[in-house]
Amino acid sequence: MFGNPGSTELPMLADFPGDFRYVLGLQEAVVVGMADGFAQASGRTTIANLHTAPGVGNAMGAIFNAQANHSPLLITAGQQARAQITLQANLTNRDATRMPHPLVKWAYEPARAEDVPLALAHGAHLASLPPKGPTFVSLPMDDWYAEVDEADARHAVERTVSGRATADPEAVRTLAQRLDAATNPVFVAGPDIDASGAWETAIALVERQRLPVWASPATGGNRLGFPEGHPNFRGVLPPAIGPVGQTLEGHDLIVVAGSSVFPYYPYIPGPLLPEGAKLVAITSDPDEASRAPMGDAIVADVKLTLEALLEAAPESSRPSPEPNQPPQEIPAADPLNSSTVHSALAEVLPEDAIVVLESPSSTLALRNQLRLSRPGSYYFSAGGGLGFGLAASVGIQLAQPDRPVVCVLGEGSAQYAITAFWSAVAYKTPVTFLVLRNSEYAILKWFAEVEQISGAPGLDLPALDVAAVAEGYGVKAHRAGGRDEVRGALAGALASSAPELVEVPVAPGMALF
Ligand SMILES: Cc1ncc(C[n+]2csc(CCOP(=O)(O)OP(=O)(O)O)c2C)c(N)n1
Repeated sequence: MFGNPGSTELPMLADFPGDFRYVLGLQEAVVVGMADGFAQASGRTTIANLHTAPGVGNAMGAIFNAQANHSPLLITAGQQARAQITLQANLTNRDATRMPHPLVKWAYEPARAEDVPLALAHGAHLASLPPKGPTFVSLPMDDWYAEVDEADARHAVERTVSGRATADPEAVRTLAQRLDAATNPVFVAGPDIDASGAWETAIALVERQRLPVWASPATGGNRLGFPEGHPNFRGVLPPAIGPVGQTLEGHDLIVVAGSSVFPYYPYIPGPLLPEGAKLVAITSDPDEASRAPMGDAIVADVKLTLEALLEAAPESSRPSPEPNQPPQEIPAADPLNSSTVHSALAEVLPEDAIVVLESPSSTLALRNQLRLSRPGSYYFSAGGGLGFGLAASVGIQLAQPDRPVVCVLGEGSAQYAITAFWSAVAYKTPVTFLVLRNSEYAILKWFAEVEQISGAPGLDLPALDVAAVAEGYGVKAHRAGGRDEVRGALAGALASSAPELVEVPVAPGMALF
């Protein structure tokens, strides 16, 4: 349970059970961000316990991210005592279940205190069923003193509910035939490949069918769907309508697995698909399947469906795609640019490392330089709300204590979850924080150019000293300038058993390679 307590939550926390661990976050956006990271990296439904109305309010951006990430969270919040809700005593969340809408799958306040165990079980099961996502239960603070029927409560909490659905066998057979009959098919790998455990199956399928692979657009990619160092890997699809269509030009069948079609942004119109191309998406989310603007869809567990497809698809006699090129070398400059920093990181990054990324202007450069190729090695906010990265990295490290975690942040992004530095120190999570300091909101300046906007205020961040702030929370911080210095500082932080931060001044602007 990740939480930030208030008086309305104290009765719930009394006699805290020994088989739960409570992880304190200093602000509710950080609580939900840490829980989101933990839930994704552990695969376990996780509780985020928030303070009544203002706490839920603080967490809304992070709840938005968690639903976009398909993160199984049971969010609970305290509520005024039942006797004082109607008169709206202080701290009453007067419309508790409406407040987190439409970001949760289900929001509920039990009708009776006796119903709390069943309501919590309902929320936990529903959060873990596809599409996974947050649910919300509001808990009046006096409910914790009520008597429940023990046998009823045990029935409510001892159930298991499983929800991995297999695909219609006919739909899979048809797709296997279409795939094999296509002249130039392509595979688009989305984040739910990793989340569903289909990593090896996806590799086997594209090798069997000799498919080139694109990653679904980075905007919605909270995880990787395919090893980026694999010879069949082509790159990351651009996020906008026109450019996606252009990039997939020449393909007659596009198979998308584990992604919405597509997480577009910004709006650059154009044909949705290249001339003559057909698309089939595999997703466990009925809403993703239904709202896609083109193509067919199969709604089922991504791993089970890819396994069935692998079995049904023959070994193809198509030539294998041209092997992918290694990352471009970026000449060192003073100050460094983000690509150079990422290439230095690539040299010291252990094979089993996990990268958590929130450095908007260098997302593509990092993906290209690092070519991460292990499952569960990359986390990003599919929702795009800043504050995920720093908080989630702490939750991810708690879920994966044996893997090194590197959290790459823009100095602007770090501010949205800055208090997570405290939790990193308090819970001894040895995250390596790499902060790129370009003294601006670089991505927004790039957007301004794309959108032909001039004269927008508020895009510069002079004198924002993240290293000094992190030190205030107890994180050991280093400032590094040249490429070798950056590499050395990162290697040192990676070897440390405490959280450490490396801040690097970088040139302004976007880094694409
Ligand atoms: C909660 C939230 N508020 C505002 C934004 C808009 N936004 C997107 S990127 C960005 C700038 C991030 O700056 P920084 O981390 O320094 O990265 P850079 O663009 O310089 O790479 C902002 C403010 C957002 N995505 N989420």
